[in-house]
Amino acid sequence: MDPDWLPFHPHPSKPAFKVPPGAVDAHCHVFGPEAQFPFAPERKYTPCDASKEQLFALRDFLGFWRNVVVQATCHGTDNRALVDALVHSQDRARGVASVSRDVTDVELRTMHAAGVRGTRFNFVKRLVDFTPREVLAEIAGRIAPLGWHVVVYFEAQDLPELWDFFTSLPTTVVVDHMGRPDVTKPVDGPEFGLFMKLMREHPNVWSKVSCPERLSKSGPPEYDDVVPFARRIVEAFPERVLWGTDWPHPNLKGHMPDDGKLVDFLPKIAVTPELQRKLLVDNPMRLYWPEEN
Ligand code: 0GY
Repeated sequence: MDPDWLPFHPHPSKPAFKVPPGAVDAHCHVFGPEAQFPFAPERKYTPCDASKEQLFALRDFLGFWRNVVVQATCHGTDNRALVDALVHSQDRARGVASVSRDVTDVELRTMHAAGVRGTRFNFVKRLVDFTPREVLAEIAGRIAPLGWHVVVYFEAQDLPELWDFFTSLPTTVVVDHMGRPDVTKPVDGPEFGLFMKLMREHPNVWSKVSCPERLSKSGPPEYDDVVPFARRIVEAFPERVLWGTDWPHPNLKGHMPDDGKLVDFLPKIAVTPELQRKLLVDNPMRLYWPEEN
């Protein structure tokens, strides 16, 4: 583990907010354990271990029923730890993998059988090396027939340059953490306005309204400066929003959130029981467990 790595909170508080029955934590990760699932040689960070057992214990403690486990960059395109978590979840976890253009159809079908329903394209420069757009487009074309979607992670200042690529994708496109807005800028300003326009003009684009702890400058436990941004998206696009803890919170510097307090952030951004049910149950179920609808 990196010397300055902050491990996840050892004793999160019990949230005051009770999530609706069947709620899905739609963005979380597993790291290793390294002895069983070594980290990728090309990784940009070395985290602490964060096992599937610890993830499922947190799920139960916070009151969630299901998880969507997202491949973290420290595992590169080796999805074994992710798949291992899915197959041991008793159908209570789905996954988003990272694949290279070399992935075979058999590997894709095997991952699908384990519960993978998407692939992640990461554009955050501190996390990954550059992959040419045509390679990503080729991968998107391969996974689309499986009914998978593409999850994209990028920073707000890069959206203009990524716009044409995102809007050319043939699948549902799920944006991590609202496209990482700079929350010191106005919610009505041009930068966040461009993200709202992306969602308004492209009904296949969804957003995770997650990670106040990553975006906030005002800080814990309220993360009040993030509320107007997340609330704006939830109220404008209630059918296309997802939320997740982001446990075990890779690369946080400064503070490690109390996951219970993150759950208590939810009623500030989804202010009615109906919006809460869409955000935490209906939307993730439609995307990840459509057979149960
Ligand atoms: C996140 C955020 C980060 C890291 C990763 O895959 C990853 O390594 O996603 C980050 O450092 O901002 O979504 O967990």
